[in-house]
Amino acid sequence: MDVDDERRDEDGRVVLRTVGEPGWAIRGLGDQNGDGKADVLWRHGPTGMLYLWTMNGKTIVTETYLATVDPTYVIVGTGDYNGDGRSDVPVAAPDKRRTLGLG
Ligand SMILES: [Ca+2]
Ligand SMILES: [Ca+2]
Repeated sequence: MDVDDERRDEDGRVVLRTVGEPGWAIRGLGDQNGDGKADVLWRHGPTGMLYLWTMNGKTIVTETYLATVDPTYVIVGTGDYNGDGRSDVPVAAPDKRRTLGLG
């Protein structure tokens, strides 16, 4: 991820980072690592790459590449579907007949 450090925008809102490359979008804010704190799941639309920022409040603790999923697949929602305390990332094929689970 090509990012630049920032602190606040022109309206005074906290800016964690500015992502310099187009195509990245936030696709989930669940607790991916089970520490009880919300994390930021990013997806790069053109490539399908998934990237995770684990967070401690407003601080980015780690930045990790997770996987690359066919960009035609859609993230259908995040949540802890298997009860292990970590948010899951189900993705569905365009025809909705197949779903992959990324834990
Ligand atoms: Ca977390
Ligand atoms: Ca889970």
